[in-house]
Amino acid sequence: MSRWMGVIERYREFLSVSEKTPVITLNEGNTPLVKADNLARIINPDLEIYLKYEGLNPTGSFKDRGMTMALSKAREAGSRAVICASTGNTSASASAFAARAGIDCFVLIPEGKIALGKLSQAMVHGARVLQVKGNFDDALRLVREISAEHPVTLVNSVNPYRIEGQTTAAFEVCDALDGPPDCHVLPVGNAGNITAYWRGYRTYREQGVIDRLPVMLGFQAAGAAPIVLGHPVEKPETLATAIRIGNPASWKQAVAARDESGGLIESVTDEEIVEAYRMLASAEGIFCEPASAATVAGVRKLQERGYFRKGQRLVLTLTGHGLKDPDLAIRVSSPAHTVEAEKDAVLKVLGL
Ligand code: AN7
Repeated sequence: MSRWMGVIERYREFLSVSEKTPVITLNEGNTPLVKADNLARIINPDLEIYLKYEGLNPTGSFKDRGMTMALSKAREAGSRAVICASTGNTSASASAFAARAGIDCFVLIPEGKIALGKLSQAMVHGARVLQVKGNFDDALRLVREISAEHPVTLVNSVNPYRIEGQTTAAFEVCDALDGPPDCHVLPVGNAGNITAYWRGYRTYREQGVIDRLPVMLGFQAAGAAPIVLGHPVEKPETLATAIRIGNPASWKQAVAARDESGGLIESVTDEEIVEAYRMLASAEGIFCEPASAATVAGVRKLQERGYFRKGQRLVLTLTGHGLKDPDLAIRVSSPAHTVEAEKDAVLKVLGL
Protein backbone atom coordinates (compact mmCIF):
# COMPACT_ATOMS: atom_id res chain seq x y z
CA MET A 1 0.00 0.00 0.00
CA SER A 2 1.37 3.40 -0.94
CA ARG A 3 -0.81 5.60 1.29
CA TRP A 4 1.21 8.52 2.69
CA MET A 5 1.60 7.87 6.43
CA GLY A 6 3.27 11.06 7.62
CA VAL A 7 6.86 12.17 8.03
CA ILE A 8 7.89 9.65 10.71
CA GLU A 9 6.99 6.64 8.56
CA ARG A 10 8.60 8.15 5.47
CA TYR A 11 11.86 9.30 7.07
CA ARG A 12 12.08 6.94 10.05
CA GLU A 13 15.77 6.08 9.44
CA PHE A 14 16.75 9.72 10.04
CA LEU A 15 14.65 10.21 13.20
CA SER A 16 14.97 9.21 16.86
CA VAL A 17 12.17 6.67 16.84
CA SER A 18 12.11 2.92 17.36
CA GLU A 19 9.46 0.27 16.69
CA LYS A 20 8.32 0.92 20.28
CA THR A 21 7.51 4.59 19.61
CA PRO A 22 3.76 5.14 19.27
CA VAL A 23 3.45 7.24 16.12
CA ILE A 24 1.03 10.13 16.62
CA THR A 25 0.40 11.42 13.12
CA LEU A 26 -2.11 13.41 11.10
CA ASN A 27 -0.37 12.28 7.89
CA GLU A 28 1.52 15.59 7.85
CA GLY A 29 4.20 16.43 5.30
CA ASN A 30 4.36 15.53 1.60
CA THR A 31 3.43 19.13 0.85
CA PRO A 32 3.51 20.49 -2.72
CA LEU A 33 6.61 22.09 -4.18
CA VAL A 34 4.93 24.52 -6.56
CA LYS A 35 6.90 26.02 -9.43
CA ALA A 36 6.24 29.77 -9.43
CA ASP A 37 6.83 30.89 -13.01
CA ASN A 38 4.56 33.93 -12.77
CA LEU A 39 6.47 35.13 -9.74
CA ALA A 40 9.78 34.53 -11.49
CA ARG A 41 8.56 36.56 -14.49
CA ILE A 42 7.88 39.47 -12.14
CA ILE A 43 11.04 39.19 -10.04
CA ASN A 44 13.64 37.79 -12.44
CA PRO A 45 12.81 35.43 -15.34
CA ASP A 46 16.31 33.93 -15.12
CA LEU A 47 15.52 32.38 -11.74
CA GLU A 48 13.81 29.07 -11.08
CA ILE A 49 11.51 29.65 -8.11
CA TYR A 50 9.73 26.93 -6.14
CA LEU A 51 7.33 27.38 -3.24
CA LYS A 52 7.27 24.72 -0.51
CA TYR A 53 3.65 25.17 0.46
CA GLU A 54 3.64 24.20 4.13
CA GLY A 55 0.26 25.81 4.67
CA LEU A 56 -1.15 22.55 3.29
CA ASN A 57 -0.16 20.58 6.37
CA PRO A 58 -3.08 19.21 8.44
CA THR A 59 -3.24 22.16 10.86
CA GLY A 60 -2.19 24.67 8.19
CA SER A 61 1.47 25.18 9.04
CA PHE A 62 4.94 23.56 9.03
CA LYS A 63 4.70 23.02 12.80
CA ASP A 64 3.00 19.65 12.21
CA ARG A 65 6.30 18.08 11.10
CA GLY A 66 7.87 18.77 14.47
CA MET A 67 4.74 18.14 16.47
CA THR A 68 4.27 14.56 15.20
CA MET A 69 7.75 13.84 16.64
CA ALA A 70 7.23 15.81 19.87
CA LEU A 71 3.89 14.18 20.70
CA SER A 72 5.01 10.68 19.68
CA LYS A 73 8.05 10.98 21.98
CA ALA A 74 5.93 12.51 24.77
CA ARG A 75 3.54 9.54 24.54
CA GLU A 76 6.45 7.11 24.48
CA ALA A 77 7.81 8.71 27.67
CA GLY A 78 4.40 8.42 29.36
CA SER A 79 3.80 12.15 29.51
CA ARG A 80 0.27 13.20 30.52
CA ALA A 81 0.44 16.85 29.48
CA VAL A 82 2.28 19.14 27.06
CA ILE A 83 2.75 22.90 27.23
CA CYS A 84 3.88 25.58 24.78
CA ALA A 85 4.14 29.30 24.23
CA SER A 86 2.98 30.38 20.81
CA THR A 87 2.33 33.15 18.34
CA GLY A 88 -0.45 30.81 17.16
CA ASN A 89 0.68 28.02 14.88
CA THR A 90 2.61 26.03 17.47
CA SER A 91 -0.46 26.05 19.72
CA ALA A 92 -2.75 25.05 16.84
CA SER A 93 -0.51 22.11 15.98
CA ALA A 94 0.27 21.05 19.56
CA SER A 95 -3.42 21.03 20.50
CA ALA A 96 -4.37 18.89 17.48
CA PHE A 97 -1.62 16.30 18.00
CA ALA A 98 -2.24 16.27 21.77
CA ALA A 99 -5.94 15.60 21.13
CA ARG A 100 -4.98 12.66 18.92
CA ALA A 101 -2.53 11.37 21.53
CA GLY A 102 -5.02 11.71 24.37
CA ILE A 103 -2.67 14.07 26.21
CA ASP A 104 -3.64 17.36 27.88
CA CYS A 105 -2.39 20.54 26.22
CA PHE A 106 -1.72 23.93 27.82
CA VAL A 107 -0.95 26.92 25.64
CA LEU A 108 0.21 30.43 26.51
CA ILE A 109 -0.34 33.06 23.84
CA PRO A 110 0.32 36.81 23.75
CA GLU A 111 -2.97 38.56 24.51
CA GLY A 112 -4.79 39.88 21.44
CA LYS A 113 -1.84 39.28 19.12
CA ILE A 114 -2.58 35.99 17.42
CA ALA A 115 -4.58 35.42 14.25
CA LEU A 116 -8.12 34.31 15.00
CA GLY A 117 -7.93 31.11 12.96
CA LYS A 118 -5.05 29.86 15.09
CA LEU A 119 -6.85 30.68 18.33
CA SER A 120 -9.95 28.85 17.09
CA GLN A 121 -7.86 25.73 16.43
CA ALA A 122 -6.40 25.55 19.95
CA MET A 123 -9.87 26.09 21.40
CA VAL A 124 -11.73 23.54 19.31
CA HIS A 125 -9.10 20.84 19.99
CA GLY A 126 -9.69 21.35 23.71
CA ALA A 127 -6.43 22.94 24.83
CA ARG A 128 -6.36 25.07 27.98
CA VAL A 129 -5.65 28.47 26.43
CA LEU A 130 -4.14 31.23 28.55
CA GLN A 131 -3.72 34.72 27.12
CA VAL A 132 -0.64 36.24 28.71
CA LYS A 133 -0.46 39.97 29.29
CA GLY A 134 2.87 40.16 27.55
CA ASN A 135 4.50 39.03 24.30
CA PHE A 136 5.70 35.66 22.99
CA ASP A 137 9.07 36.01 24.71
CA ASP A 138 7.34 36.43 28.09
CA ALA A 139 5.18 33.38 27.39
CA LEU A 140 8.20 31.27 26.36
CA ARG A 141 10.07 32.21 29.53
CA LEU A 142 7.05 31.14 31.60
CA VAL A 143 6.57 27.75 29.94
CA ARG A 144 10.30 26.99 30.18
CA GLU A 145 10.19 27.61 33.93
CA ILE A 146 6.93 25.72 34.44
CA SER A 147 8.03 22.66 32.44
CA ALA A 148 11.29 22.51 34.39
CA GLU A 149 9.40 22.35 37.69
CA HIS A 150 6.25 20.37 36.83
CA PRO A 151 5.40 17.12 35.01
CA VAL A 152 4.50 18.73 31.69
CA THR A 153 6.47 18.27 28.47
CA LEU A 154 7.59 21.43 26.70
CA VAL A 155 6.79 21.23 22.96
CA ASN A 156 8.29 24.51 21.76
CA SER A 157 11.22 24.10 19.37
CA VAL A 158 13.66 23.98 22.31
CA ASN A 159 12.35 20.40 22.46
CA PRO A 160 14.92 18.67 20.20
CA TYR A 161 12.32 16.35 18.64
CA ARG A 162 10.57 19.36 17.17
CA ILE A 163 13.61 20.43 15.17
CA GLU A 164 14.30 16.82 14.22
CA GLY A 165 10.80 16.41 12.78
CA GLN A 166 11.11 19.65 10.86
CA THR A 167 14.28 18.44 9.10
CA THR A 168 11.97 16.29 6.95
CA ALA A 169 10.97 19.35 4.92
CA ALA A 170 14.54 19.65 3.62
CA PHE A 171 14.50 15.94 2.76
CA GLU A 172 11.28 16.39 0.79
CA VAL A 173 12.72 19.33 -1.15
CA CYS A 174 15.82 17.33 -2.14
CA ASP A 175 13.76 14.25 -3.00
CA ALA A 176 11.43 16.34 -5.17
CA LEU A 177 14.20 18.19 -7.02
CA ASP A 178 16.66 15.28 -7.15
CA GLY A 179 19.11 17.52 -5.34
CA PRO A 180 19.30 20.65 -3.21
CA PRO A 181 18.30 24.13 -4.40
CA ASP A 182 20.98 26.82 -4.72
CA CYS A 183 19.23 28.99 -2.14
CA HIS A 184 16.67 28.14 0.52
CA VAL A 185 14.58 31.10 1.73
CA LEU A 186 12.71 31.16 5.07
CA PRO A 187 10.94 33.55 7.41
CA VAL A 188 12.69 33.69 10.80
CA GLY A 189 10.84 34.06 14.09
CA ASN A 190 11.96 31.81 16.92
CA ALA A 191 14.54 30.50 14.41
CA GLY A 192 13.69 26.80 14.80
CA ASN A 193 12.81 26.21 11.17
CA ILE A 194 15.95 27.66 9.60
CA THR A 195 17.89 25.54 12.11
CA ALA A 196 15.92 22.46 11.09
CA TYR A 197 16.28 22.92 7.33
CA TRP A 198 20.02 23.47 7.65
CA ARG A 199 20.35 20.33 9.73
CA GLY A 200 18.23 18.40 7.24
CA TYR A 201 20.39 19.45 4.31
CA ARG A 202 23.57 18.58 6.23
CA THR A 203 22.17 15.19 7.18
CA TYR A 204 21.38 14.41 3.55
CA ARG A 205 24.90 15.41 2.54
CA GLU A 206 26.53 13.35 5.28
CA GLN A 207 24.46 10.36 4.09
CA GLY A 208 25.56 11.00 0.51
CA VAL A 209 22.03 11.69 -0.74
CA ILE A 210 23.10 15.15 -1.97
CA ASP A 211 26.61 16.34 -2.81
CA ARG A 212 26.39 20.05 -1.97
CA LEU A 213 24.50 22.40 0.35
CA PRO A 214 22.22 25.34 -0.35
CA VAL A 215 22.77 28.92 0.80
CA MET A 216 20.35 29.75 3.63
CA LEU A 217 18.52 33.08 3.35
CA GLY A 218 16.40 34.14 6.33
CA PHE A 219 14.07 37.12 6.71
CA GLN A 220 12.76 38.75 9.87
CA ALA A 221 10.14 41.49 10.08
CA ALA A 222 11.79 44.90 10.47
CA GLY A 223 10.01 45.57 13.77
CA ALA A 224 11.04 42.19 15.16
CA ALA A 225 14.56 41.65 13.82
CA PRO A 226 16.82 40.77 16.77
CA ILE A 227 19.20 38.59 14.73
CA VAL A 228 19.66 41.33 12.14
CA LEU A 229 20.23 43.95 14.84
CA GLY A 230 22.44 41.70 16.95
CA HIS A 231 20.48 42.23 20.17
CA PRO A 232 17.08 41.21 21.60
CA VAL A 233 14.11 43.43 20.78
CA GLU A 234 12.18 44.31 23.93
CA LYS A 235 8.91 45.24 22.22
CA PRO A 236 8.73 43.45 18.86
CA GLU A 237 6.04 44.76 16.51
CA THR A 238 4.87 43.51 13.11
CA LEU A 239 1.59 42.71 11.42
CA ALA A 240 3.13 39.30 10.69
CA THR A 241 2.19 38.19 14.20
CA ALA A 242 3.61 34.68 13.64
CA ILE A 243 7.13 36.13 13.72
CA ARG A 244 6.55 38.83 16.32
CA ILE A 245 9.44 37.52 18.43
CA GLY A 246 12.17 39.58 20.09
CA ASN A 247 14.49 36.94 21.54
CA PRO A 248 14.56 33.76 19.44
CA ALA A 249 15.30 30.49 21.22
CA SER A 250 17.42 29.12 18.34
CA TRP A 251 19.33 32.37 17.76
CA LYS A 252 22.82 30.80 17.80
CA GLN A 253 21.80 27.93 15.52
CA ALA A 254 20.26 30.35 13.03
CA VAL A 255 23.45 32.40 12.92
CA ALA A 256 25.40 29.16 12.40
CA ALA A 257 23.11 28.16 9.52
CA ARG A 258 23.60 31.59 7.98
CA ASP A 259 27.38 31.63 8.33
CA GLU A 260 28.14 27.98 7.54
CA SER A 261 26.04 28.17 4.37
CA GLY A 262 27.42 31.54 3.28
CA GLY A 263 23.92 33.00 3.49
CA LEU A 264 22.33 35.95 5.23
CA ILE A 265 19.56 36.96 7.61
CA GLU A 266 17.99 40.33 6.84
CA SER A 267 14.76 42.17 7.48
CA VAL A 268 11.78 43.28 5.40
CA THR A 269 9.20 45.92 6.34
CA ASP A 270 5.52 45.20 6.96
CA GLU A 271 4.75 47.15 3.79
CA GLU A 272 7.04 44.89 1.75
CA ILE A 273 5.52 41.82 3.41
CA VAL A 274 1.96 42.84 2.51
CA GLU A 275 2.97 43.67 -1.07
CA ALA A 276 4.57 40.23 -1.42
CA TYR A 277 1.55 38.56 0.21
CA ARG A 278 -0.79 40.13 -2.32
CA MET A 279 1.58 39.35 -5.19
CA LEU A 280 1.64 35.64 -4.29
CA ALA A 281 -2.14 35.54 -4.04
CA SER A 282 -2.85 37.45 -7.24
CA ALA A 283 -0.03 36.19 -9.48
CA GLU A 284 0.25 32.57 -8.32
CA GLY A 285 -3.08 31.75 -6.68
CA ILE A 286 -1.31 30.96 -3.45
CA PHE A 287 -2.69 32.21 -0.17
CA CYS A 288 -0.15 32.22 2.65
CA GLU A 289 0.31 34.01 5.94
CA PRO A 290 2.02 37.39 6.00
CA ALA A 291 4.97 35.83 7.87
CA SER A 292 5.42 33.38 4.99
CA ALA A 293 5.38 36.20 2.45
CA ALA A 294 8.49 37.64 4.09
CA THR A 295 10.36 35.13 1.89
CA VAL A 296 9.07 36.67 -1.35
CA ALA A 297 9.64 40.18 0.00
CA GLY A 298 13.21 39.15 0.85
CA VAL A 299 13.91 37.68 -2.57
CA ARG A 300 12.62 40.84 -4.24
CA LYS A 301 14.90 42.90 -2.06
CA LEU A 302 17.97 40.79 -2.84
CA GLN A 303 17.10 40.79 -6.54
CA GLU A 304 17.09 44.60 -6.53
CA ARG A 305 20.70 44.63 -5.50
CA GLY A 306 21.73 41.94 -7.98
CA TYR A 307 22.30 39.18 -5.45
CA PHE A 308 21.26 36.21 -7.61
CA ARG A 309 23.04 34.59 -10.53
CA LYS A 310 21.37 33.51 -13.77
CA GLY A 311 19.73 30.13 -13.63
CA GLN A 312 19.79 29.76 -9.85
CA ARG A 313 17.19 27.55 -8.28
CA LEU A 314 15.42 28.98 -5.24
CA VAL A 315 13.08 27.27 -2.79
CA LEU A 316 10.91 29.51 -0.62
CA THR A 317 9.09 27.94 2.32
CA LEU A 318 5.57 29.30 2.72
CA THR A 319 5.20 28.34 6.35
CA GLY A 320 1.48 28.83 6.98
CA HIS A 321 -1.91 29.10 5.26
CA GLY A 322 -3.52 32.47 4.54
CA LEU A 323 -6.85 31.32 5.94
CA LYS A 324 -5.36 31.53 9.42
CA ASP A 325 -5.87 35.30 9.22
CA PRO A 326 -8.71 36.15 6.80
CA ASP A 327 -9.17 39.58 8.41
CA LEU A 328 -5.88 40.76 7.00
CA ALA A 329 -6.70 39.50 3.49
CA ILE A 330 -9.96 41.42 3.52
CA ARG A 331 -8.31 44.52 4.95
CA VAL A 332 -5.67 44.76 2.20
CA SER A 333 -7.89 43.79 -0.75
CA SER A 334 -10.43 45.79 -2.75
CA PRO A 335 -13.83 45.67 -1.06
CA ALA A 336 -16.74 43.56 -2.28
CA HIS A 337 -19.60 45.52 -3.89
CA THR A 338 -23.16 45.23 -2.69
CA VAL A 339 -25.74 45.31 -5.49
CA GLU A 340 -29.47 44.88 -5.99
CA ALA A 341 -30.47 41.31 -6.97
CA GLU A 342 -31.05 42.43 -10.57
CA LYS A 343 -29.12 41.47 -13.68
CA ASP A 344 -28.74 45.04 -14.94
CA ALA A 345 -27.26 46.18 -11.64
CA VAL A 346 -24.81 43.26 -11.60
CA LEU A 347 -23.75 43.83 -15.23
CA LYS A 348 -23.20 47.49 -14.58
CA VAL A 349 -20.88 46.84 -11.66
CA LEU A 350 -19.00 44.12 -13.61
CA GLY A 351 -18.61 46.45 -16.58
CA LEU A 352 -20.03 43.85 -18.99
C1 AN7 B 1 3.66 30.94 9.75
O1 AN7 B 1 3.69 29.36 16.52
O2 AN7 B 1 6.83 30.72 16.76
O3 AN7 B 1 11.65 30.74 12.99
O4 AN7 B 1 4.73 30.05 18.27
O5 AN7 B 1 3.96 30.46 12.51
O6 AN7 B 1 10.85 28.40 13.34
O7 AN7 B 1 9.97 30.26 14.74
C2 AN7 B 1 5.56 30.44 14.79
C3 AN7 B 1 6.53 30.73 13.88
C4 AN7 B 1 7.23 31.42 10.33
C5 AN7 B 1 8.78 31.31 12.22
N1 AN7 B 1 6.04 31.34 9.74
O8 AN7 B 1 9.37 30.05 12.35
C6 AN7 B 1 4.67 29.89 17.05
C7 AN7 B 1 5.79 30.38 16.22
C8 AN7 B 1 4.95 31.02 10.46
C9 AN7 B 1 5.07 30.78 11.85
C10 AN7 B 1 7.42 31.21 11.68
C11 AN7 B 1 6.33 30.89 12.46
P1 AN7 B 1 10.54 29.84 13.42
